[in-house]
Amino acid sequence: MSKGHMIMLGGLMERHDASDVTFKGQDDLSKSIWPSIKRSPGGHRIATYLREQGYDVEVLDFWPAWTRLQLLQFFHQNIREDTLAIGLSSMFTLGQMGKDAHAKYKVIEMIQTMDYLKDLYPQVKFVGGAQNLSALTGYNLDYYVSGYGEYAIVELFKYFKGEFNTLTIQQKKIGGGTINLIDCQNDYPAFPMPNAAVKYEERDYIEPQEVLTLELARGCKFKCKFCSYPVLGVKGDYSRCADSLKEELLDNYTRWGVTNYTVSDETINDSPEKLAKHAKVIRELPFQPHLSGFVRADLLVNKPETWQDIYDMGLRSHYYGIETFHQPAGKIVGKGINTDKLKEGLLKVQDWFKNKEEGRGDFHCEISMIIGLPEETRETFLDGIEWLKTKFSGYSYAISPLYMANDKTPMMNHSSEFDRTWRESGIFHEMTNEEMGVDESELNPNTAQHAIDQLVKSNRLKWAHSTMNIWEAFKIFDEILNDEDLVENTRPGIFYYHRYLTTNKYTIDDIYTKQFSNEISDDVIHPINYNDIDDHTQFIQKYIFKKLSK
Ligand code: B12
Ligand code: SF4
Repeated sequence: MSKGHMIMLGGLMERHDASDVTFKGQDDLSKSIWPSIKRSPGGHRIATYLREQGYDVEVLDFWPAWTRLQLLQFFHQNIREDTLAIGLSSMFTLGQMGKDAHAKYKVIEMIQTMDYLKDLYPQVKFVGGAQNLSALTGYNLDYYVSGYGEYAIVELFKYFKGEFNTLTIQQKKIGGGTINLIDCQNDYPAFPMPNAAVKYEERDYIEPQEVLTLELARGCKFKCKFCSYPVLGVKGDYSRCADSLKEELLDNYTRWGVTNYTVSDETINDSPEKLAKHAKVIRELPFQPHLSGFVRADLLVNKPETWQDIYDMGLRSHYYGIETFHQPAGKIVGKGINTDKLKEGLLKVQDWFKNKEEGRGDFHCEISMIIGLPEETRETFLDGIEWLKTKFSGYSYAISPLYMANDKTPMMNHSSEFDRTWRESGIFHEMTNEEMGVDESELNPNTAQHAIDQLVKSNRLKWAHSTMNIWEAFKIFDEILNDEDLVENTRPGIFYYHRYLTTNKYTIDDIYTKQFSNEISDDVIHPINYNDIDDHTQFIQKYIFKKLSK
């Protein structure tokens, strides 16, 4: 007998927009609805934790792709007398569903479906959870849980059941109304979380080719000034217990055949001891997992002794937040490694990981750069891009102008040090479009819209400092988006493997060995296109069918 029942809806795990550098021949997918084919990491994690506490929780993935009728059928079949709550797990805002009228209609339908379900089941509480409230405030829910939510949800459930609890509910004014907010970051911090395992169930219908999410640690020991992740500057060991990691990987392999993972850690290689601990248990597994995630390039370059552990863990797809190849700019934000050493080190890392003779060979990375850190000029930034194009090409690149939030629309639960302190920093000031001389005709007509949307419609602060302003940054970005040497020579972003693997179109070996191209050939990967979105939809429909016929 369970202590109570919950249905957890998961969805909106990614978005598609023009902010990444994409392959030149990639379809502009902005005219498709974008529900995401990725399982909900937060939804499954909360479900796992609640089950450990004695509750029965069923996760319903990809919920934006379900029609209202399908959802009603599912609820009709599964709501029970002891159902305490409907959970809603989200990562991005409703605006990320897509840009055209179709997507906007879908969003209205989702909000209305939620309202409809609330009317239909007034005895059940509707609870949303996300890192950032902005992913939830579009819906009319009973409770909003922000931040890592394991401890808070248990208190909330005790409250629902009239049991003794320590629940702290804040009344927060948002837009025109007031919401019931449970602020985990401050009131129920759930980090570290030594056993952050996720246990999937038969009723999740996991398939072997899926890319699941794995947590190896929570929190980051650094404090880069542009970073808005809420758990920064942590001291001590915030890492996952190795035994629970081994059990999770083994379980997912033996039960569902899964070997590929996204790691959600902010910096996987922050401690050599953590790497050694995880590598040790992963070496004992009867299979080789493949992991993708954030790796700090400066630490990697400075600690070659960690490379073997990293390779053995299967961490062969790295996202490097390089941000700049101009050392004075890097120093200001907290990434001040000597950039010549960094470049030389990256080349050594690449050679070491790709070395087949020594039994290795798998390697892919994504390089992230920020245009416009203080001290960066157009020339210094483009110098760095030139190095990538000539010496480190053929990977994936995420390049975007420095984002800073505008005071008028503050971040809903966390903001970066730059966001908080730019006024008194003496580094930044604000400019108007007129002062910056914003003129759309200076941009490439094929790509101009993104910059204009971001400058005119978004909540970005229009920052300026002594060496660049945001308009100059967008002009550089626009040039890069049209730079054939870069955009003709890329591969899938390391956090997007699910788009290519989940429908069995490609394998992880393809990801390591093939480049993007639109040629008809087995030797290439076709960048995601409208047909893939149809295939994703079919995958999800099969899942829905199984959920409804169980
Ligand atoms: C992986 C990741 C991505 C991937 C997502 C796809 C993928 N492959 O998984 C990629 C790389 C695509 C991505 C992109 C971006 N991301 Co991102 N990403 C993450 C990251 C690192 C991990 C997410 C994750 O899996 N976490 C693990 C799970 C277990 O945590 P969780 O989902 O938060 O769940 C917990 C709580 O939220 C809560 N919870 C969740 N659901 C529920 C439900 C209920 C009922 C309850 C009670 C609680 C609850 O409890 C859970 C367990 O503690 C997070 C940061 C982080 N470490 O969480 C940022 C994060 C989600 N990203 C963020 C941002 C801003 C972005 C970008 C917009 C950045 C940018 N400016 O470009 C882009 C989007 C670009 C694009 N085109 O898609 C922000 C989101 C803030 C927001 N809501 O707006 C985050 C939180 C980082 C931050 N700055 O704080 N991201
Ligand atoms: S940018 Fe990365 S390394 Fe820097 S504080 Fe944020 S999570 Fe940590």
